[in-house]
This record gives sequence, C-alpha cells and structure tokens, in this order.
Amino acid sequence: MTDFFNGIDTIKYEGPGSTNPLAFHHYNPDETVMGKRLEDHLRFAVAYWHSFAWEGGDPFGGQTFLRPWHPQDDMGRAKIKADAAFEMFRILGQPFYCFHDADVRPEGADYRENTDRLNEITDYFAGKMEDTGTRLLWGTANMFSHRRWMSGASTNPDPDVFAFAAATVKSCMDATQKLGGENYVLWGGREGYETLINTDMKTELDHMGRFLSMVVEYKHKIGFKGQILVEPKPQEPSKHQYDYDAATCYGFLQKYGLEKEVKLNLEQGHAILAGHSFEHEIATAAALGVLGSIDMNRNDYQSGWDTDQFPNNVPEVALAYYHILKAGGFTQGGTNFDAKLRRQSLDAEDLIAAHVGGMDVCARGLKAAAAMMEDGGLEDELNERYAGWQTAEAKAMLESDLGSITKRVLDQDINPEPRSGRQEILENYINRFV
Ligand code: XLS
Ligand code: NI
Ligand code: NI
Repeated sequence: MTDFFNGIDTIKYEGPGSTNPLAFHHYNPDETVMGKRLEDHLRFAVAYWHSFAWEGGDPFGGQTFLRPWHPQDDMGRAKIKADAAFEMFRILGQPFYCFHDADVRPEGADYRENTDRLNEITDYFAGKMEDTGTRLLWGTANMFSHRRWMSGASTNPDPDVFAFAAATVKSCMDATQKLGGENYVLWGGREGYETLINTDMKTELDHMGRFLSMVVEYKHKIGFKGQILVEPKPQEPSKHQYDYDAATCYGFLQKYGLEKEVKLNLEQGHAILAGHSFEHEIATAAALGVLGSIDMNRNDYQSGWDTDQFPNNVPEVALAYYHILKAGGFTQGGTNFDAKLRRQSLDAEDLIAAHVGGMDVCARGLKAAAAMMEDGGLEDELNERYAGWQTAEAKAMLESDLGSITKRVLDQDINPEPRSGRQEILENYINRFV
C-alpha cells in the first residue's frame, strides 16, 4: 500500500460549472459521442516514465522530486512505485498506462538480471491490473538512457550492442504480451547520428530495417495480437533521428517491406519539432494507412525544445482529433500523455491536476471534433471543392496519357478559371465549434 496520494479522492465528473480543481469539467467517460463512450474514443494512458520515474531534473540541475520510491535502485522501492502508480490510475479512472523496462525496474548488472527484474515487476503489475482493471496500451524498451546505447541500439557500430538490443526488445515484447498490451512501441531516440563524419548511414539504415523485421517476425512467432508502432521524431537526443517524421517512416517501412506490418505512434511535440502541425502528421499517416496511436503532449513553442507538457490548447487538440475521427478513430491505439510536470510542481496534487487538465482538454477537443464531423461543414466544402473529379471525363483522364489530355485541352479549348480556397471562411467555421 501507499499513502502518497492520501487525501485525494477519486476524480469525478462535475460539469463545466464546477470550481473544484480536482474534478473533471469536460471529461465524462460515459458520455456518448457519435455513438461511442468518450472513454472508448479517447483511450487515455498514463506514461509511467514521466509520472513516476522522472525525478525533476533538467540540463541545468538535478532531482527536485523526493518520492517515497527514491532512489530507484531497489526492487522493493520499484514495488512502492508501482503501488503509487496503480493508485493514481484508480483515482483518475485511467483505462490504460504505458511503460519502458527501465521505468519499472532498477538497472541490473547484466542482461540476465535486467530480465529477471522485469519479469518480477511485471508479474506484480499483472496482479494490480487484475484488481484495478487498468490495461496496458503499450510496452517499450528504453534503449537510449544507459551509456551502452550512446551510439545507437540497432544502428550501433558494435554488433554486441545490436545483440543486447535484440535481446532487450524480446524481453519487453514478452512482458507486453504477458500483460495483454494492445501495442508495442519502438522510439529510436539514439537511432540516428551526432555527425555524418563518423557514420555509415546506409549500413545503419539496413541494420535498423533488419531489426524491425525481426521484431515483426517475433510478433508472429509468439502470436502477439498488438500493433507494432514506430514513433517518429526528428531529433533530440540525436542530432538527427532516422525516423524523422511520418512520411520518412513510411518510406523506410516501404523500403524494408514492413508497411503492412508496422504503424506509427505520433507525438504532438515531435510533429512541431519536425516543422509540422500535429494534424499534418495524423493526416499523413492516415492517408498512407499507418495511423496507430498518439502521444498527446505539447512543446513550449518559445523554447523550441521537446518539453513534454500536458495539452492545454483546445483548438489544436480539436483539429488532431478531427483527423483521427475522420480516419475512423482509434482501434488498438489511444491517447498517451507522454507528458511531465514542471520541475517546481512537487506535490501529488500537481500530478493529479496535470492529468485531470489534460483529459479535460482532450475531451473538449474530441467533442468539438465530433460536432464538426456531425455537422459535416468541412466535408461538404471538400466535396464541393473536388466535385469536378466526380465527372466521367475527369476520372478517365487519370487512365489516359499526356498526348490525349493535350488533344482534349486543344479540342475543348480548356482554359481554367481559379476559384477561392475559402480558407478564412473555413477558419471562421471551425471557430464556432472550439
Ligand atoms: C521521447 C519519446 C518517448 C517515447 C517512448 O521523446 O516521446 O517518450 O514515447 O520511448
Ligand atoms: Ni517525445
Ligand atoms: Ni513519445
């Protein structure tokens, strides 16, 4: 048991009029939106690493949080941490969580000890999941923090690191399957380079492609039903990360024949780092058939860093969910808060309030997106804008060739007149819903 959250009651939906800071004002899990419960649309998950493993450090200073499970070098305290984590999932009514191996168990002396500890703690999780009903959205391996990964995991010049990475992913996939995880994520924080002067890019890409194929082969071998997801990010911690953005990842998957096997976990802040909007990344993945899941955490737009803050911008979140709903909504994916507190936010109450706020903002965004979908205004405009392509003549042109098209331009004296893109009118339309 844990008393970390003592004095904090289960969070309830009290509606927009409530002034209680520890209540939901917009997220009512049982509210029906487009024929589906809000909880089943959003599929919220807590990120174990930020909420329970991160100690409040930044590049200029160390630990600010003093938790009952610190220091995190002992299996007993790993269990105290798990007690607190599952207590928080219960308080918030969080349906899912996500974890890396390194978040949940202390680093062992070698691979064997790491795996034994992972198995022990995930057995402990299994019991807690049964008691609380919390499910695992995804598991993953942390192959970027320990010094062995400094030059990459599957892209490391040292084949022994590739081997350690393969064995580590195997143990994490086994643990994820044991816990009924609905996805398995690979984020390649160090799968990239610091400088091209010392990097054989072609060899590294080939190794990364083969590694991912092995992950897919292993998934089929053990009958894992979850989705395999790659998480794009352009940089940080590497100067350049190979899984730069959704389009780059798709090209990579296609080259290695994995585009039907692997989907994407898209993160809002990573989209911004890559110079895109979040909805751009979602629409790209949806168009290419690889939309899997999302990490809903924003950056500080002034600092330019991946600051992993809880979402607080309803219009931004609404456009993201609009594209998710348009693509049919989540199936096995969900909304993971890959988000951390600010380092001055020391209290248990801060941790709860951060999630409550994030869930409320996402609920408002999703409801606005659903209202736009149901109203159909944007779809009508799209249909109108592309209506010309519904004619038999236009469709036939796509099966034709440059010579025949030219003949038609001359014969029919085709001389197109531009039409308004109506951007401001559409922006005003969206403003009615957010
Ligand atoms: C880091 C990534 C990471 C992944 C999981 O920027 O977002 O947290 O989601 O390894
Ligand atoms: Ni991130
Ligand atoms: Ni992430």
